[in-house]
Amino acid sequence: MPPRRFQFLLAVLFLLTTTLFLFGPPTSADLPSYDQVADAVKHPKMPSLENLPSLEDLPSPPRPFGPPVHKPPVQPDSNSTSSYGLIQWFRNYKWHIPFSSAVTFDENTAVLPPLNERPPIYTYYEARDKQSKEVTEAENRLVLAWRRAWWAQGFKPHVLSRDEAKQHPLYQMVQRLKLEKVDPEVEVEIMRWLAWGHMQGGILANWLALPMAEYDNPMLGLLRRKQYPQLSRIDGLENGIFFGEAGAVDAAIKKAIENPLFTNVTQNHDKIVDLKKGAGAMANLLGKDIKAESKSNGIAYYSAATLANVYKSVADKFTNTTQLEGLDLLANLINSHLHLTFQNIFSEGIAVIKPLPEHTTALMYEVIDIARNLTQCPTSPVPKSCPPNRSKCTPCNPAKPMKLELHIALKDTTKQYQIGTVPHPYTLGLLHYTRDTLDANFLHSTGRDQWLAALMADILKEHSSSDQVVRFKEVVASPQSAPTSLWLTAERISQADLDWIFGFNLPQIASPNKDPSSPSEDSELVIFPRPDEPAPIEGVQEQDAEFIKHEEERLQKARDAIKSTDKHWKEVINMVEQWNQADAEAWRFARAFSARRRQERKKWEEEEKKFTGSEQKSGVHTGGGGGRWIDKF
Ligand SMILES: *[C@@H]1O[C@H](CO)[C@@H](O)[C@H](O)[C@H]1NC(C)=O
Ligand SMILES: *[C@@H]1O[C@H](CO)[C@@H](O)[C@H](O)[C@H]1NC(C)=O
Ligand SMILES: *[C@@H]1O[C@H](CO)[C@@H](O)[C@H](O)[C@H]1NC(C)=O
Ligand SMILES: *[C@@H]1O[C@H](CO)[C@@H](O)[C@H](O)[C@H]1NC(C)=O
Ligand SMILES: CC(=O)N[C@H]1CO[C@H](CO)[C@@H](O)[C@@H]1O
Repeated sequence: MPPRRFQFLLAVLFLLTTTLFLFGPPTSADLPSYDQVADAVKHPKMPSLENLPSLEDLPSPPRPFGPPVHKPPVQPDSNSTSSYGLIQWFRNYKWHIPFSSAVTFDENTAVLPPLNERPPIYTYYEARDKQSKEVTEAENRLVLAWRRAWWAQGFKPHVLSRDEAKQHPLYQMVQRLKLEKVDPEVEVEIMRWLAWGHMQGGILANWLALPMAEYDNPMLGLLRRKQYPQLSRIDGLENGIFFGEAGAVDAAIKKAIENPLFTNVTQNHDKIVDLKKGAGAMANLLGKDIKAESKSNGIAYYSAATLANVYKSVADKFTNTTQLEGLDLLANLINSHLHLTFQNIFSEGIAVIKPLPEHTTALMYEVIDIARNLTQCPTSPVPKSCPPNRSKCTPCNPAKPMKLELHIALKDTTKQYQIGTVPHPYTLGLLHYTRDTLDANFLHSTGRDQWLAALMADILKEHSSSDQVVRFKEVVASPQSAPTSLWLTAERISQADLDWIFGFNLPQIASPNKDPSSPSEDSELVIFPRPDEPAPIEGVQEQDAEFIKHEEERLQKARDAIKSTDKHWKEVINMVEQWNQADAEAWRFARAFSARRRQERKKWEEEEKKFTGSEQKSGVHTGGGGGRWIDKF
């Protein structure tokens, strides 16, 4: 054994050799110069271009003396596959940052805001005895429309049935009353409450009660807050909506069942039948124990009474021979009112945002298609009608449809719905510079982040691209502005889920001429002409067909390059992303936001698929803009 001080020396020597062996000697190249550090502090994550051509050497060298960094743990449901590879995101309150990589330490993971919690809303559905399969399916489609409309407003709609009611401790007791022999409607109303009680309260809605209002309508806002201190209903909506907490709901059920009327149901037969009037059996049994909220106009309820009073031509179809047709007309009527509400909310119409308009026509097909269908008058059996809760609406007039225009930049408005396409910087590069590929030399000669600069030319002119990208993220994802715009990525060919984003189906058929017409001879529906393409932007030279054909080809080339797993293409794409960091970040953010929105919905559809009103049970197989069932007649 060497003496003690040699042991120490040996240990130091050993450490030194291992370090050198593992990481090599420090060279001056590894040590950043003062300028580099100063630059990095001023422009985080903006590598200088000189380093770019040799990008392949870049992959992170071991950094024994760098700050230790823990990668954040992978969150559940934070990725989704696409033909462009894995799309990843990370939910964090710190999403108002220019560059996600500051939080995720990974270029490809976008930081998104945490998901808003969706308060559950319940409805109760029970098919009547001996009901035909077709009628059940038609009712399922109405329930699906109910689910979609509430989903679009930020709720999590669940459909309950007698199976949930059976789980309630008081179910047996209600069964013994044999109320179905006295009045089936009264019995179903109590079952509804039992099912609701089993779910621990919350919001209970009829499946013909749908939200028809702007996103920040006070009533919808109150329901979203998930705090219901008092058991309540809404004045004028009969039994369309109740809300309350678990304890209050259970106490109410108990009190209602203990009503003296039920001690002898044969003796009190007529009084029990009378209970279903007005706000329904439970509300009548409870009287003042349920608070009636007044002045709430956010919800439309298509009760039998409303149908008979306001939409008589539809109500008349609800006979036992034409019930199926009645249900389909009602589905179209409701869809048309949801769509009309959207058109009324955005009184200044729709703007399709087309930055750098000389070269981006081929990017706009999909958004213009959506915008035209959104501005078309909705297919309806009662075309001039208003939703039941908005009797003073402005009905859609095909001679003066909702305004549709092209803008070259984003506007700061909530009166106009804005739709845009976010291109990958490589896609934009090919189109904007009319080139078939991009290389480092050419890239040197171009400006950075052109797309964002053009997009923000009105509201954040002369700001840094970091400011602009933060603003863009807010427009896409903040709860206030997300409901007023839609952002698609240029590289995706088809857009799914539009009907869940808007809460209604876009019209899929249009009148062949300038006048309203009917889709078939015996149909009672009225369809309207499709609005024209928006007028070209003033002062922007229109391109001829040949030029646009080249644009389409370049778009295809860009899609292929971005999709490619080839090393060369990956380097080129990476280089373009490094040069246009803000544009690339905007693209990744918009892409991750819509991938997450879709994933959230698909996951939930998967959970609900066995229940009434799922797409599967309604004979609807896609979640696309074209749930083609609605324009059926
Ligand atoms: C993607 O998400 C799934 C499910 O949450 C997870 O199991 C998987 O590890 C994730 N993949 C990556 C690369 O993060
Ligand atoms: C209920 O009332 C009917 C008629 O008034 C009477 O015949 C019957 O005996 C009563 N039943 C009970 C259980 O009190
Ligand atoms: C409609 O239903 C009622 C009651 O169920 C029945 O009495 C009537 O005969 C039915 N009419 C037709 C045309 O089936
Ligand atoms: C818009 O309507 C047309 C028919 O008028 C249809 O072909 C197209 O698929 C619709 N697009 C969307 C996104 O709904
Ligand atoms: C303006 C308007 O028509 N409001 C109606 C909304 O719906 C409730 C319930 O049906 C009616 O009571 C309001 O009059």
